[in-house]
Amino acid sequence: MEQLTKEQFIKDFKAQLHTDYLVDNNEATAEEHFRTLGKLIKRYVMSDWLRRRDEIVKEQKKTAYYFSIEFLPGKMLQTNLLNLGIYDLVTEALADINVDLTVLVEAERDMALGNGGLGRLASCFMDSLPTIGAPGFGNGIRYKYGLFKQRIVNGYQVELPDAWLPSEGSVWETKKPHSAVDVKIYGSVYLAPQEDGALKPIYENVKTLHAVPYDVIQIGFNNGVVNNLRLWDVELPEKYELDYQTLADRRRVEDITSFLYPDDSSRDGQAMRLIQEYFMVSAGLQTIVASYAKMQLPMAKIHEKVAVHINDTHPAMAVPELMRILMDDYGVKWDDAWATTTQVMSYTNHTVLSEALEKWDTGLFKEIVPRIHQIIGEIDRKFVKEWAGKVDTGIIDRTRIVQNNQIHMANLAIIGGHSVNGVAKLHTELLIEDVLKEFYVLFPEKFNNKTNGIAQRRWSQIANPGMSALLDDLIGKGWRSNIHELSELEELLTRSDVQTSFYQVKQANKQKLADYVKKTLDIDLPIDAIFDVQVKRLHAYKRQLLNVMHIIKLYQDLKDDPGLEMTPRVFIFGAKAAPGYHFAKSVIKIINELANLINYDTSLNDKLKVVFLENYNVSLAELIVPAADVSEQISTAGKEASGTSNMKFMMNGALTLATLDGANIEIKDAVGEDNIVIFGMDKDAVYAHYDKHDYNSRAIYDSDPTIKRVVDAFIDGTIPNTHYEGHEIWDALISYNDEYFLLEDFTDYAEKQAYISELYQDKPIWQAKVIKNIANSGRFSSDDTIEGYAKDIWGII
Ligand code: GL7
Repeated sequence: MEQLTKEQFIKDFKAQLHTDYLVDNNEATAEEHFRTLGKLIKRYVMSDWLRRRDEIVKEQKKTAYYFSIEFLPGKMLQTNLLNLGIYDLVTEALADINVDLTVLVEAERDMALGNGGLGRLASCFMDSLPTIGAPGFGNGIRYKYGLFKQRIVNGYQVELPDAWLPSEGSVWETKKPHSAVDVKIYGSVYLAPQEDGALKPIYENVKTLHAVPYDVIQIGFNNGVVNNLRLWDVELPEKYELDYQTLADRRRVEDITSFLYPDDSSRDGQAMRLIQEYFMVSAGLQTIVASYAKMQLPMAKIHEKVAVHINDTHPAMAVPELMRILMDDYGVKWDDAWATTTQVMSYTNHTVLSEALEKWDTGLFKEIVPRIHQIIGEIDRKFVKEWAGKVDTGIIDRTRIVQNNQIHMANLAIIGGHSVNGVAKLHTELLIEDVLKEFYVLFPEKFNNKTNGIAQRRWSQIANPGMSALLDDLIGKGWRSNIHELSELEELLTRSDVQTSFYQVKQANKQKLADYVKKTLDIDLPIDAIFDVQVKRLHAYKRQLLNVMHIIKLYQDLKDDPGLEMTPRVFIFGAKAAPGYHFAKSVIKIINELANLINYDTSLNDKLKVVFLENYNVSLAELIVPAADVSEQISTAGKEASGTSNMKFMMNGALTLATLDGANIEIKDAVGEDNIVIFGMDKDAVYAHYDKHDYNSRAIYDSDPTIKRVVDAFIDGTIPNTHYEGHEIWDALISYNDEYFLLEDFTDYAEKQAYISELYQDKPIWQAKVIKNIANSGRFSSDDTIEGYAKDIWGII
């Protein structure tokens, strides 16, 4: 953008307010101020955005498209101001006209088009791609409702719709009706032989959806590069309006882009989900291929200009859909289409949990996407034929796409692409050795690792201005553009004035969080206590329950001996449970009732507090992460693919209490064993139990009185109002043999927690570890991660 002055900005801002709202600055609402600023930002970057588009077309740059069913950007105002290099200027200019930027920030709604780490990672990548100057664009769905809004009522999770999208649309998006395309679903298709011997698909009784793109600006950090995230919305095609005569018909179409993850416990819900996946994939690919076609290059070489990334299995239909477009719309022969498609496609696996690897009923495919169903059948047939006789038939049976009338989406993504990556070293190892080992036999060259990263600007400069100012003082401002300069802190670990400064910043951040807790929950948090935080989706493998068990133990210890010397602790939870995940919801209820029990028990003398913050989301994370002393990353080893909050906490100077799982291992490698607290079984120990079938939680329970007492607290009335949930948990731990090994890991966990309490008392030692963590956090920048994708997988830089 052009050089901007404060005066010019103020003039622009007032003029825009007049144009849009016919209002003077001092009368406008925060919402009006926010939208006005958003529009100005878009205006300022418009020329960069257009130039970017023209440059890609003119120079025929190879471009990557990141297909993801989830994006979780949170708020964009601060990121956009920062990346544009006008954060300070705008803050000051607004202050001059009595407008407080923080109020505008509050007015923005979180864009929560995702669940957790997977969607957040996609958004970190959207920030990093333009920042490293790479031509990389997102492709997803413009859901009207984001992930549900969580309220806690009587300790229970209640889910409310998250209507994040204002009726005027998001200020960051631009609707592009001229780029709309039609997507066909349902009906039937048969192949009619043509004179030249080719087969032409003839469709009958299809339903046509009109896919309209909204492009959301993605501004690179201080480099004038603007990419975009393309989100697709559905509209009724006027041409086919007779197909949708009743209001119910129309609503059903509109619903396609209503919700992220429609309830898929019914066949109708599953159909909706499948339509979403196809809708996003087909619309995206049609426009990508059309813009490639304009280059007048051979269709069979599209992989030289286009890379499509399949983020998790949801967009895996990109493989047959590209085949369809190339063959049916552009007349490319199967073998050529297949050769280029497999070079275009690449896939990231984000989990080892088998329930998360999508499988679809073939009947549903045949009904909703009949042509895709045909193509998948053919890909599968050719795959089996190609490998027959070369490898064990068992391997073919287990790696093929269609098995027992189910379509295995991961298999499709792996067979149909040239790259499969895991998201942390251990995770990639597990894919190779276990989860996808038979694919590794077939395609060893496809496998690679790309450890996750975080958009460090959001998680340091924006979320933690106090720490950022301190870093500027200590090592200069260079770290703001080159995060690796944080390593200069290594020289300062033991300087006591530096330690004190970091301590003060942390205490100020804790105070800010404490103020929020006071305001929202009316609980007083002592900021000299250790703030011990576990924020993430609620899932049994993440073991929030292990944390709870430890809190119960501390509670019991204090009740036994009210005079007990103990470093005060504040345990902070934030977690949404999937609406249909019963057990997870019971854990939420337990946490809330335990919190009620503990927080109002004056005999505990403020040594223990427990808070559950409702509606955990990106914005709340920006408040919580900088305030943490301890970061709980306690999943059963081998289960958490990577984790990314672990990286955010580290960058903000929390000590990680962790199992050797996911990226925790790489954090340990970065800071050294002394600067992280590791406990529990490693992956080999966990796998040994799987192999030997020798785990017996009841035996541990029977033989260890401390554990028995803790576990019994779930059913002996210790925690009020949890009769049902307590029994459910007790059963999971004892009757059903504790699937995630909480009992086995408990003793070590509790010991390491005690060690942390002790350590925290020794400020110089604690602070040196804090600074060591910050100093080594630069390696988890998503700029670096995405550079790896861009170079090794997509070949775009
Ligand atoms: C996840 C993994 O569980 C998480 O460990 C990883 O950090 C993240 C991004 O790679 O992907 N997989 C998944 O399905 N969700 C995740 O957060 C929701």
